[in-house]
Amino acid sequence: MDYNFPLDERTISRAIITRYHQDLLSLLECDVAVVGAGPSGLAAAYYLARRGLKTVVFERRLSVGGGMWGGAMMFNRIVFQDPARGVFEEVGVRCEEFAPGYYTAHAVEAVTGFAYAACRAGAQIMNLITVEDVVLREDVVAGLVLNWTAVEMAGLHVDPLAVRCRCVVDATGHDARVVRILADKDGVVLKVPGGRIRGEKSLWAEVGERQILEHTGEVYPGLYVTGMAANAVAGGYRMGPVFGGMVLSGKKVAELIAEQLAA
Ligand code: 48F
Repeated sequence: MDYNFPLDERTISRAIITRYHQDLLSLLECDVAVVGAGPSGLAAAYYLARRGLKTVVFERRLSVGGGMWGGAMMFNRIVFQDPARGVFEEVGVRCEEFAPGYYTAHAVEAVTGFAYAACRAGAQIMNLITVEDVVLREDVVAGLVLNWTAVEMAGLHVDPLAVRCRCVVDATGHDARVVRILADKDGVVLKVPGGRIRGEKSLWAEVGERQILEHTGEVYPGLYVTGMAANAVAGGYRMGPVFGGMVLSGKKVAELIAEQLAA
């Protein structure tokens, strides 16, 4: 094999810098910005992009996948139940039946399957970026305030940048980070009973999984919750290491947003 290609380091650098900035510039205005690339965020991004909505996912870590990589207690197999099997199969993740209605997948295959499907559907995944605030316009969430995660970790005093979008999805898991940031602002009342973040309850898989779908939706004009963030905001039970509700919640939030944006 002739591997004698005249490589120029400057072209390599120019390619990386140019392509990244072209993408970043194109994301200054999106239909939907998803915060967090765990199972619910990746599933949401896949279904949103499949519907032709311009979708970006901001993920603070280097790796996407959130809590999926480690399965439970570092046994990297994930479990999901029958109603979610179709979603896993749709993105190409192999499902193995363990007991009637219970399926398992390799955690690495699940993460990569959902991430690949979201990218191929047209979603942009921007890792290493932390969402540190929201943009509010007349009591509607209309964008996000971003900074490099490295800036946050180093505690550097560097101002962030802002992007605009038609709506935001909080898929940040147990922390419900975006809703928390919003709820801290003066006068904000969330569209959940009591108008404020209720915090998640203890572990009850069956009820938690059911609630996650009930609680998926809009919690403030322009701001939706999916995945564990939905139960953390509405006071639902946590479900432990079962992932069916996460991906179904991502699918549901995409459907709700598509309806809303089409209206
Ligand atoms: O935690 P995570 O996997 O959320 P999820 O989609 O799934 C929950 C399950 O993993 C598990 C469970 C299953 O039964 O309960 O916990 O609800 O993914 C959340 C992602 O959001 C990122 C974080 O790094 C993770 O990858 N994230 C959190 N805060 C920010 C953020 C932020 N401020 N900006 C950007 N990304």
